[in-house]
Amino acid sequence: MASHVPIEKVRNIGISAHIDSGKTTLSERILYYTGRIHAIHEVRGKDGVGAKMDSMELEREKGITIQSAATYAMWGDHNINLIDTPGHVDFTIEVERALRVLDGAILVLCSVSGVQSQSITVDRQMKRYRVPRLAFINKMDRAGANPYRVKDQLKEKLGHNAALITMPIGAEDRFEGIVDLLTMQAWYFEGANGEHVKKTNIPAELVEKAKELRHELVATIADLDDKVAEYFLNDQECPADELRAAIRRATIALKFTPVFCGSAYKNKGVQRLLDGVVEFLPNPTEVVNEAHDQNNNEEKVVLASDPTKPFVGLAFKLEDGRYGQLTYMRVYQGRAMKGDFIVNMSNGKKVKIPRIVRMHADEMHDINEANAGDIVALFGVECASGDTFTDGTVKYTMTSMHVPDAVISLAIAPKDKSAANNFSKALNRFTKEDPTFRVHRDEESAQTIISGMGELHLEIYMERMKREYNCEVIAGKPQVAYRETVTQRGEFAYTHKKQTGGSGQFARVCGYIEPLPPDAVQQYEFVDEIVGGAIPREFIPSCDKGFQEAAKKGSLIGFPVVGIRCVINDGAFHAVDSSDMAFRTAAIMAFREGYAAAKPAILEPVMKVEIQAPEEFQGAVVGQINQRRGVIVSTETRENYFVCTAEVPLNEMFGYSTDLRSATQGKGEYTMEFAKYAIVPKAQADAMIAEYQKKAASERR
Ligand SMILES: Nc1nc2c(ncn2[C@@H]2O[C@H](COP(=O)(O)OP(=O)(O)OP(=O)(O)O)[C@@H](O)[C@H]2O)c(=O)[nH]1
Ligand SMILES: [Mg+2]
Repeated sequence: MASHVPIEKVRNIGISAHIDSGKTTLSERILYYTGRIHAIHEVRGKDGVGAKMDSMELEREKGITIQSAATYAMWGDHNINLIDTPGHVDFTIEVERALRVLDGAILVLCSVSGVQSQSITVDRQMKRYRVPRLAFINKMDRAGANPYRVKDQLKEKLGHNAALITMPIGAEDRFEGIVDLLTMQAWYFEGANGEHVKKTNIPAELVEKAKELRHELVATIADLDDKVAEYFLNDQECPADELRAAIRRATIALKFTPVFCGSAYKNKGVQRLLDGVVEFLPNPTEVVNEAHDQNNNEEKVVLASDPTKPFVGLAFKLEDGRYGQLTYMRVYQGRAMKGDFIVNMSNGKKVKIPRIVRMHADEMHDINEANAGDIVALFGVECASGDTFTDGTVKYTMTSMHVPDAVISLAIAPKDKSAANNFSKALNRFTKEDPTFRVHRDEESAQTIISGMGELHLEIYMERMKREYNCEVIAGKPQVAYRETVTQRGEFAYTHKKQTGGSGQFARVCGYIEPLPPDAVQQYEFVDEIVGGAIPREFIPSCDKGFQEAAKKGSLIGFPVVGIRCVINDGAFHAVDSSDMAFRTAAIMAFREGYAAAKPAILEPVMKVEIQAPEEFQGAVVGQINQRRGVIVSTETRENYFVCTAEVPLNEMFGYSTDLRSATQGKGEYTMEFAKYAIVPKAQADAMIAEYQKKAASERR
């Protein structure tokens, strides 16, 4: 299937949104209406089957998506390649890499909760990769559903130019169907699973409202499109086809977000959304994709979605499958056939493609070729996530995705020594697949430390080690990923001198350390201001290396020092006794001297926390946030619920879910994500430093 579909009829789309907004439920309906599956299973279904796209056992148990899943389907004569992504921020890399390779997206919103904190995060990711999107206001059947408020939030909170394409007929438990504002027809969804669409006239009592909303839609588009503006200004009716074409242009140009509404769970409105995917989201040829030409100074080249041009593909996700490594690849240019050789641009290695498959959640279907615009998976192609492949005739690389830093870490060890082999196997695999999951060995304590995006992230991997690798682990207390930094300029002038028998060591390094501006992209900068050869050219890189080495471990609590500029402006050398080694050692010592003088401080990750609970618990919730050194950023109330956003240090968030539950009789919910690093207040910092010194002293003994 699908390989014969002309590229103009291909849509590569992702579904992304706040946790629990109904992405997987929506994907399940899409698969059903397109005929890919023949029965609907719910996410937390009592039938024990679970949604197709949540195929991992853990996902079905927890009712959340952990890994993104890919599938493909036909809607009419269009081929839709779909990736369902997780909503929980701990798995944000899954959203990141999906959006990196997709041409369009559906942003799902809850008709009651509206634009939530992760809607904002996901929207930012969509903007980062310039992905045109449709909004789907889901859960129209819920009490308190109000799509008009959500549409206004899209404008106010996300800055979208948005207008409704469909309006609801009724709401809450009387949500019956939708009105298509383009054709001014009512749609009802009949049959056991809403599979029969019945189109009729708009109910008389809704005609006025529908006209008003259509007017709003046309007015919005008239602002963006000259053709529609002409009709609008002349008070003429704009034909549906012209309006549709203008909406498409504006959506692809990222100037407009078409808004649909419905209820995935109640099987209403999904087919119209699918029509919208085809109507308004771009096909692969309508998106500009660039690569960098390594043969020509990294010059940008625009890739053409043309199967006759040299092959270029990006490996965006790896998975360990039953038959070895499964490499998900987006083909941007050219064509790759089974048996072809392709070249990995990161290491020049030539590899043969033994097998190409299309993914349908956890199933695979073999195909013989992958063309520009396709998203496929390859077997037996060893590589790292983010590697670019070509046919070898060109040397193009594509930029990879944004990988956020880890904020939390944990010491782990296998419970049973005999599982040590599986323990390291599992860790190897997980770090290869997930760039936000990191493992390192702490030399001093001889412990294995895993770090990641949050407690749930690490928990899931420990659980998977147990289930998939038969290796139970013992874990220490989760630890926050602190950083250290400097708050002012600190000078150094250090002479390293050592005489041991024959040749000695001599190096002198002078300069200063200072804070980088807060918006600096790099966390470390090295500046050489030496004039007149006080330190010979060949030893300058050793100074840089020494500083970087020293910055790995700050002297306050042993965490990496970030946000610094190290400047050297003077020094001295000795014709015989100076060496790379001597300058490196001198730089390490000089760094420590400068660091102490630069008023160092500890940085801690601060999270943006969004809490929702019934109004009567507001006092208790705010009290808990204050106790945790939190700062309330905003509070809103609607329909007897309040939503409060706060910034709270991550270290104070351990155990919060239990506390919130007990303060709200189990009715409160919260989500959190990394916001920024902030300086730890002096009292806490002093205590942390004292503890670190004590520990260091006892380790020395
Ligand atoms: N009332 C109502 N509930 C819905 C609707 N769509 C989904 N749900 C429910 O919302 C819950 C979450 O649905 P999911 O589809 O797992 O949401 P998700 O966005 O995939 O969640 P994550 O992948 O974990 O972020 C489930 O209990 C669904 O049954 C809807 O239209 N109406
Ligand atoms: Mg899901």
